[in-house]
Amino acid sequence: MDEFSELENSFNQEVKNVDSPKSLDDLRVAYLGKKGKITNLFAKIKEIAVEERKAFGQKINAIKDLIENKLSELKQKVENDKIAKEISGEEVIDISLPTKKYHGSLHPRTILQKEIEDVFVSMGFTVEDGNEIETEYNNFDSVNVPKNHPARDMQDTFWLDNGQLLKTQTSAAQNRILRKYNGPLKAIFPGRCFRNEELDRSHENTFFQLEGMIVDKDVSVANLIHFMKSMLSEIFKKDIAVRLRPGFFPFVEPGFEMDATCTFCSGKGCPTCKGSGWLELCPCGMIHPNVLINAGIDPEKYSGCAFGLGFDRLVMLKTGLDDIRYLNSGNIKVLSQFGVKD
Ligand code: FA5
Repeated sequence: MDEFSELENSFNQEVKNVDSPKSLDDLRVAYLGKKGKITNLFAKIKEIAVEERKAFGQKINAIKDLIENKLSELKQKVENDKIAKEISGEEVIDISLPTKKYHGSLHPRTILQKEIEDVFVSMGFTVEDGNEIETEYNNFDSVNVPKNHPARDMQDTFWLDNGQLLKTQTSAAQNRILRKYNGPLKAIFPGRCFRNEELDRSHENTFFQLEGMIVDKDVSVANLIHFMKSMLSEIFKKDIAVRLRPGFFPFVEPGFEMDATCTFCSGKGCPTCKGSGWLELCPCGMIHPNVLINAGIDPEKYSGCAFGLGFDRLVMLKTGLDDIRYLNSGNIKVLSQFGVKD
C-alpha cells in the first residue's frame, strides 16, 4: 500500500471518532494544520525526483480535496447533531455552574445611571422611557416652544425626511408622561439626545440627559431643591449644597440654573470651579402652565417642577474624565477603569 492509501485509510478510521466540534477540529489540525500530515507531504515534494513531482503533487491535491470535503460534510453533521440534542433536551446546560471570569465592564454612564435611578426610586420616583425619534410636537410644541420660537435655535436639530426628528432633549417625553399619569407623578426619564453641534471637550452631538418631573398639588421650588440635594449627596457621598440662579426655558416659569457645591474642592474654590466653589449643574424650574394644559392637566389644580441634568457632565464630575468625547469613544482602556457594577 503506498503512503497515500495509508493516509486515506487512517483518515477514514479517525473520522469515525469525530463526535464534537472539538474532535472535528483536532482532526482538521492533524491533517491540514501547519504540521499536519498533508502539509508534511507537500514539504516532501522537493525530495522527489523532478520527473515524478507532477504526479506526486496531483496525488496530494486529490487526497487533500477528499479530506477537505469530508471535513466540511462532518462540520455540518456535528452542528446539526448539536442542535438536535438541544431541541430534544438531551444536552443539559447546568445554569448553576460558575461562568468564566467576567471580562467586560459596564460603561461609566451606565453605572452612574443605575446609581441615580436607585436613589430616585428610593424616593418614590418611577423611571420612564423616552423615544429617540420624536415628533416635532413632542420635542418642541408640547413643551411651549412653538414654530418660530427663538428657543428652537438653541438646539440645532437633526431633522428626518418624514418631518420627525432625533430628540434634542429628554423634555420631549414630558407630554407623554404627563398624559400617562394625568395628575400626581414623580418620574425621572434618562435618555440619549442629539444636536448638530461642533464637538469639543464638553459638547457631543450624541449625549445623555436625565430629566425629572414632580407634579402634585402645591409643588414648589423647595421640592426641587430637596430632591436634587438628596440625590447629589447620595451620589457623591458627601453633603452637597445647591443654589439657584435665574434662567430661561420656555417650558418652566420661573426658570433657574441650578449650581452645586464643587465636588473637587468641596466649595473652597479650585481651578475646576474657577475659584467660585460652585459648579453649574442643570437647568430647572416650575413647569409652565401651558405645558400642563397641553397634556390635559389643569394648572389651577396641579403644579409641578422639572429639571434637565446634562448627564454626561455629571459622569465627568464623578469619574474625573475631562473630555466628554471619551464617553462615546469606545476606548476600553479609558472606560473600563471605572469598574463593574451590576
Ligand atoms: C434643556 O435641554 C432642557 N430641556 C432642560 C430642562 C428640563 C430645563 C426641564 C428645565 C426643565 P439645555 O439645552 O441647557 O436644556 O440642556 C441641558 C443640559 O444638557 C445642559 O446643561 C448640558 O449639561 C447638557 N447638554 C446640552 N447640550 C449638550 C451637548 N451638545 N453635549 C453634551 N451635553 C449637552
